[in-house]
Amino acid sequence: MPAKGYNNLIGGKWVPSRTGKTFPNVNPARHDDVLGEFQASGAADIDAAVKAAAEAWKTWRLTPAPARAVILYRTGELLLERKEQYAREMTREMGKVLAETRGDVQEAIDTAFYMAGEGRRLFGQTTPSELQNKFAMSVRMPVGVCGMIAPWNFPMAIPSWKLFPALVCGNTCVIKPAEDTPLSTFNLVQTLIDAGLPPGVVNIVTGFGPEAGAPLVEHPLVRAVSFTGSSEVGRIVGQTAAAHFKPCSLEMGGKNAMIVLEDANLDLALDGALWGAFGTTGQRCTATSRIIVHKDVIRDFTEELVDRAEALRLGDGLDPEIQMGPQINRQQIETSIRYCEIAKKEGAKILTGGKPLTKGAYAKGHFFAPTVVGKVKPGMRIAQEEVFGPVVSILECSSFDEALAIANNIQYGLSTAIYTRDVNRAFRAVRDLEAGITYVNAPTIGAEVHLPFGGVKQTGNGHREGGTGALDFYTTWKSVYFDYSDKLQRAQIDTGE
Ligand code: UN1
Repeated sequence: MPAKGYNNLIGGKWVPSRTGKTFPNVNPARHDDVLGEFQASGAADIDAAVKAAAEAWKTWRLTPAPARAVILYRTGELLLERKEQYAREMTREMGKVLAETRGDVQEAIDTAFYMAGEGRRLFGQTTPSELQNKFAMSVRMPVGVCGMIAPWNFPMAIPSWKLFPALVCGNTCVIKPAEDTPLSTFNLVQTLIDAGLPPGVVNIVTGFGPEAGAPLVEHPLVRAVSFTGSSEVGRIVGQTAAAHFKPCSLEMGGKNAMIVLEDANLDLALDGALWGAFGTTGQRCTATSRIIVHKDVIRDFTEELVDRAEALRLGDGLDPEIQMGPQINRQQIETSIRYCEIAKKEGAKILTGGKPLTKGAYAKGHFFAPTVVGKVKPGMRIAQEEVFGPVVSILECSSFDEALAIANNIQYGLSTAIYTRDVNRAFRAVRDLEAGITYVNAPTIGAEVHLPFGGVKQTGNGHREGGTGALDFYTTWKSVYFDYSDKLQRAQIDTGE
């Protein structure tokens, strides 16, 4: 049976790409399972989608925010009903296990309800004027057409972080999902449409970065750009947006550290390390990839982590017995292989894993063994560069201060964790770890949608998704002055007496 064909969504119509080309969406756990053929779009498709979004903006920006929010609320309710179906389709297109894809859909549901609530807030400010008979306030205004480029590791949650705040704030959108996972974005947007979203308010154009992503960032009618993905691509997106003076939110790499001090509950730290490093097959920007362990406990910790990593059951995430799915594609497998080679050459030791699994049922997918690397020194590339796979490094420290120094000796700054029972050291870690997120006695993954999400240093460019941070990106402040004195009053010159 030929795979189902999916078109772009432009101005409320499902239309094929003008390039005439398509690409397949393949299950990374089973290559004979093709979920569909999607459009390999180009600049002309982007242009049509952006123009449709600009047209739709004329009325959407005037739709009252509480009415926009009703659509989000209904979207949340429909997603709840469809959660199981969407989770199963997501496991097939992305590979992570069902419990996690249910969580991914849940994250979109949470974002829908949270942002629906914003429809009746979107607070501005009032403040006294320095002059008599004058009123001053600031209000949030929509930005206009927003261009969004989403990654494959959270194929529904991350598009929802971008779309839902943008929509409640009164923007219209063109989204390019990751080429590995377009179906989950289709499911999300179909739900918005079923909830009553008018045509053209959200448009989907599928395709690859250079052909479809680049023209979206460059398009003169796109007023703001939101990107989640690699630092390498983010640099190009940021530079392009800067050349057009466009606000641009970049959420990129991480090399997230977990500190395990000698007084930690070791069993809890091990649970956290296993989940943080191998949950989502290590393919989260928040994944635990450096574990900095105090010398007094490093032996026990490492032995136990290796045992637990070896006991993980790998396979097709649709099977409820499976604990870890495949990597997303061949290229990511090659990255994992390359970094294990680099680690060995640098003098580190692969304690378990370090290679792809290619035999039997694994032959049909992109599987890589859960990998623990020991004898890692802070300056090694394996300790500095993002792998984005199931590969975790263990580094030794002899004091709390040294642990902090190792954790901060990195170009990234997304998530961090510390395991200790000492409240003083926990608070110091919260203050001193250079990261957008710090967990105490919990792993580096698992951010909740109503708190700001993002990082410092080269993880991002200062913007935040989630929480009120998202509203700051998808609105622009307008300051409004009402003078009811019936005379010219000059600010800074007339005293207002
Ligand atoms: C990501 O990996 O890009 O905090 C997002 C977490 C998830 C989101 C991860 N809620 O791990």
